[in-house]
Amino acid sequence: MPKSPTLIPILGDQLSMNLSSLDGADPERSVLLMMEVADETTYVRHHKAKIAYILSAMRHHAQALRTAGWTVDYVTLDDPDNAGSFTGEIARAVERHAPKGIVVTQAGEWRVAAMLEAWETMFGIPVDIRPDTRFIASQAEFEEWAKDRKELRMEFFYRLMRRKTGLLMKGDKPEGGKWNYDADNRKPAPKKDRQPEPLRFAPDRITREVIELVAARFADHPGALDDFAYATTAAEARQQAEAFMAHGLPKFGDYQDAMLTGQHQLWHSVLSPYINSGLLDPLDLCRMAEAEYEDGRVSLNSVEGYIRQIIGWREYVRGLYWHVGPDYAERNFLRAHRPLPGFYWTGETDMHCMAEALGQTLDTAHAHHIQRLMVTGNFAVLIGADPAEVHRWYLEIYIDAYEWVELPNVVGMSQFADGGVIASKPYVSSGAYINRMSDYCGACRYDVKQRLGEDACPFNALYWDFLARHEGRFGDNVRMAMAYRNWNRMAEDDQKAIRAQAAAFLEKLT
Ligand code: FAD
Ligand code: DLZ
Ligand code: SF4
Repeated sequence: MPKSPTLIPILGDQLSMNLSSLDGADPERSVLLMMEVADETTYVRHHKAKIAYILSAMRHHAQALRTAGWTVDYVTLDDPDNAGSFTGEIARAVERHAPKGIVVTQAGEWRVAAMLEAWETMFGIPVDIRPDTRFIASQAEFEEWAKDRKELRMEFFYRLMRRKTGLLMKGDKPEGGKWNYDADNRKPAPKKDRQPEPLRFAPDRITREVIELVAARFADHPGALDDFAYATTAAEARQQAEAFMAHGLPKFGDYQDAMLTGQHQLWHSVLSPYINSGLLDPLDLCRMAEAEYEDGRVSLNSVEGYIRQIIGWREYVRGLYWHVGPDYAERNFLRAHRPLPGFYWTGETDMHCMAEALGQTLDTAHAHHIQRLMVTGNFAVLIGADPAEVHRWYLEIYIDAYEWVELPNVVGMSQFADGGVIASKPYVSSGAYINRMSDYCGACRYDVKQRLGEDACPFNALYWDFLARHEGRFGDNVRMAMAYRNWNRMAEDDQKAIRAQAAAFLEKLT
């Protein structure tokens, strides 16, 4: 080990070779510290596969760093002296290495950022906290954009990112003349097109050891481990990215909002776990997608749609997370206080759409966007579930969930608990939307066409009841005018019956 080195902690979502904390570092005079700690594995009850993925990817990354010539001090979860927290492990590392200073890339969330900020005073050595340059927009750029704006809509931030990166730009104009091709991307679930075969990565020795450790130590956490087939190295993640560009991207745009029974991946990339933990670089992926368009293999609506998700939505929610402050997690604009039903943790429900989205989530720790937004998220907001509880569920259950990305998506986009900072109206729908975009309703015990009676699809009465409950809040929202017109056109007796149907369903749920 080097004498009086610089200590460089690498956190579990910082598994990138191009990390800002490594910029200019001398491998002869640096010790990289990686820490598996109980606090991080239990601050929420993470899905077992999420913990297995992160620990395995960390162990593989430590190997890659060593091969690249770095000295890595790696603390495993079952080390008997493990202090159980980042700060506790830094304290032990300061004793072991007597470093002259600490250099660290900014943490991804308020909770951990506060720890990093305390280290300089606590340990009496300089701590250089560097910006996370893996994001395309710096926080200063986001703040500059947000300053003096009445509304912080993603679409305008996205255009700034297009100009900044030059992706799909012809000089100062967007490729094809339009910034956004979303109108072409709303095709319902296809009857014939089969999804590309998902890549599966057989667990190697390191992953098998981690799976054993997680099964033994986190038996009470939700989710299954039996079918773990995620990539755990940058090379494997790259393989998955290449497969997506060749087979998923061509139909990504068309079927972005589609859902099909038993088909988990459809034409999505399932690359979010790797991007968010650092194994893949977001801008590299956008350049790969752009090349598919430039070489004439993939249409503009698909490539623009994919790039928008990354340099638009992903960058926007990250900027917003730091912009709105730590108390965003407590927002509850709709005053919703119902506990989340137990079947979110078991998948046992007779609503087929929910059983599909939840079952897949519990099996794989992944679901695609429309399942998260228009099935599980829609149901939670319709029943008036407590947004803080919904936030905790999403944070624990998805393999790609870190607070900076999960919280704005859940509290803002999905639950409208921020009162409209992100979305201009709540993402709510009756069963009709789910029926249009999926094949779920055909296999359901409920009838999506009915509003009343034992067999009526629960989403229907819940949807109208939601509108009625919140008419004071949304009645004059122009984007909801049509829905309220339809509600107000109904006979009073019908309205009463629908609300009674919803009340009976909610009563049973409790
Ligand atoms: P694809 O459909 O292939 O999309 C491409 C990429 O775009 C994704 O890999 C992701 O990096 C990015 N992306 C797409 N939409 C978003 C978005 N809304 N916000 C940020 N990035 C986006 N994404 C997370 O990474 N972590 C989360 O914890 C998370 N929680 C969500 C909770 C809710 C309620 C909703 C509605 C969305 C959430 N998302 C989250 C966004 C999105 O659902 C996932 O990024 C996506 O499903 C990941 O699967 P994929 O890689 O196959 O995505
Ligand atoms: C999510 C997670 C888990 C489950 N375990 C660890 C861990 O043991 N060690 C680690 O460095 N990181 C872990 N992480 C990811 C961290 O929680 C993540 O780095 C922070 O959320 C960043 O703010
Ligand atoms: Fe879901 Fe209703 Fe369709 Fe059943 S009928 S799958 S509950 S939307």
